[in-house]
Amino acid sequence: MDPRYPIGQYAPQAFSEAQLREWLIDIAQLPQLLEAAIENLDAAQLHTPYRSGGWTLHQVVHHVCDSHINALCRMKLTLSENNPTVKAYEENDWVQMADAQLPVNNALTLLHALHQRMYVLLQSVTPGQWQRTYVHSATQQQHTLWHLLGMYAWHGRHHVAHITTLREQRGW
Ligand code: NI
Repeated sequence: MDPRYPIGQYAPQAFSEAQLREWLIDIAQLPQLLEAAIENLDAAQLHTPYRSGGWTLHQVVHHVCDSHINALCRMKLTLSENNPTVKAYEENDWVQMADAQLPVNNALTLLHALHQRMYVLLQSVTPGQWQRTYVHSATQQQHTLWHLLGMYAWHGRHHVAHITTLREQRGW
């Protein structure tokens, strides 16, 4: 198994009501799952890389926060503008910045509120709106809001699995 992808890479899915319910549950549950994943870890454990050469668990938590702040912006841009270009960001630089040195509880507190907003927003999306599109600034590829939802549902579980996989390996 590639340690970078403990649950595999994101696999886009066709629209269905069942898939929508599943992804919305992923969005709703991510803050609790992430919080449970780091429960009872001490500072030394939090500053352990999830894999050789990878981010520390502390950085993984702050990265999810950085990434999902961008996600909510991308969703709102896609819902309010015609095929907007959404901005890529330098994720490795962002996790080095001063705000990402704050305790992981800061990121988790933000994620609880952020995901509540995201969940309420996504629940309000009409069937036709899932086909609204955006363009990613780095790849110039066009994707739908449906693709974006699936991507971030996967992204949260992907990073939670980095933490839980390391804990299993170490017997933590
Ligand atoms: Ni990520």
